[in-house]
Amino acid sequence: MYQACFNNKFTNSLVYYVLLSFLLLISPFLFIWELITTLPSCFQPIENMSGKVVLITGASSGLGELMAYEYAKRGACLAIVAIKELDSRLMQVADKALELGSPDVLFMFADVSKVEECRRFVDDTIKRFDRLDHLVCNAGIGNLYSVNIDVTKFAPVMDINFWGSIYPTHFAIPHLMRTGGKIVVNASSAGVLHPPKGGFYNASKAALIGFYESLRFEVSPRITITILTLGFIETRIITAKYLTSGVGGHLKKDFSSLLPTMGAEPCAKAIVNGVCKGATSIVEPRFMKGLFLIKFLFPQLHRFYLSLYFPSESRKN
Ligand SMILES: NC(=O)c1ccc[n+]([C@@H]2O[C@H](COP(=O)([O-])OP(=O)(O)OC[C@H]3O[C@@H](n4cnc5c(N)ncnc54)[C@H](OP(=O)(O)O)[C@@H]3O)[C@@H](O)[C@H]2O)c1
Ligand SMILES: *[C@@H]1O[C@H](CO)[C@@H](O)[C@H](O)[C@H]1NC(C)=O
Ligand SMILES: *[C@@H]1O[C@H](CO)[C@@H](O)[C@H](O)[C@H]1NC(C)=O
Ligand SMILES: CC(=O)N[C@H]1CO[C@H](CO)[C@@H](O)[C@@H]1O
Repeated sequence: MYQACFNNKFTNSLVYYVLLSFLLLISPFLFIWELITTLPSCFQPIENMSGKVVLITGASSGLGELMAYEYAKRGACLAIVAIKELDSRLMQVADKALELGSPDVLFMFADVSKVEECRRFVDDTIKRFDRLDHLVCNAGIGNLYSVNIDVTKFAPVMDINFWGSIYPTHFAIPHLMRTGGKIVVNASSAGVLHPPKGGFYNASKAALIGFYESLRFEVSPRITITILTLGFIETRIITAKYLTSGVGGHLKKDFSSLLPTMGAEPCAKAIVNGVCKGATSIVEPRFMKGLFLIKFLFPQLHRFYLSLYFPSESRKN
């Protein structure tokens, strides 16, 4: 009987429209609820990071570097990881973190897409500090190409962005369970909004969100997971490699001229602040939340404005 009902195309979509009308009807109340629940978080106690241990992957540049400084200012011991090519940069980050107030900084070179190297840097962190409080899975790469170029070239995007977060998380969980620690994951608003040409990058970020939203239930309440879905952030410290790979350049032209961007330093500060308050998700710049809502409630509208930003001739490669 019910099955017959849902086999009928009309009644089937009717349920959807009934739900949608219901949502629209209660949305003023949801709005007030959002306001009321946001207020107390201003007064939420903030974790004292003094003497705690934070492991950050991809800390040699960009937001990872700035987050390291934020944690250093709060007196946390740091274990920072980057891939070898940028090694002198990582040492400079370590020195600056010590200057800013971190009691001890361990820097390590590893490729997060290799499982054994992830095991090693988590173990080395424990050997040095004997504890782990926050794991920040920040390392990631971006590629702005469509699927018709060379599909095999993009395995590293998945290896670094997805597996490069999963491996350290796997090895860190027993230690985080001991301290009641936190995991911070660098997803992206791309993982929610899926604009064209970002297929591989955005899919790797979407996979991260899917995995960690589910892991959340397995490890709670001992471990808090914070998922970052960031929009466009102006990272002033852009490395040579990042520039030559063309990602930074493309972004400027394609998107960030259309959407307001946020400064990298206030962003890093907002992230560490949110994590220390136990936030489960952080959206910066905050207006991106509005776009997420539109995407979920009115997917057609979302596709429409994306197709205006990316006319079909611009999608060729
Ligand atoms: N989690 C994800 O990755 C994900 C995936 C898909 C969609 N979304 C969308 O994300 C939006 C928010 O998700 P939610 O329901 O979990 O509720 P939420 O109310 O945004 O956030 C939960 C916690 O995160 C904190 N937080 C959020 N942004 C922060 C920031 N910039 N700095 C510091 N703390 C911050 C909030 O406290 P404060 O506001 O004061 O700080 C709150 O304690 C929704 O629109 C959802 O559709 C998220
Ligand atoms: C943070 O903890 C340290 C010791 O772990 C303590 O000396 C310090 O006073 C604490 N700071 C605050 C603001 O509670
Ligand atoms: C996250 O990864 C992107 C690349 O995928 C990188 O540009 C950014 O600095 C990383 N960190 C944060 C906190 O977004
Ligand atoms: C909204 C957003 O961040 N989309 C991203 C999708 O992926 C590409 C990389 O391939 C990014 O440049 C886009 O910014």
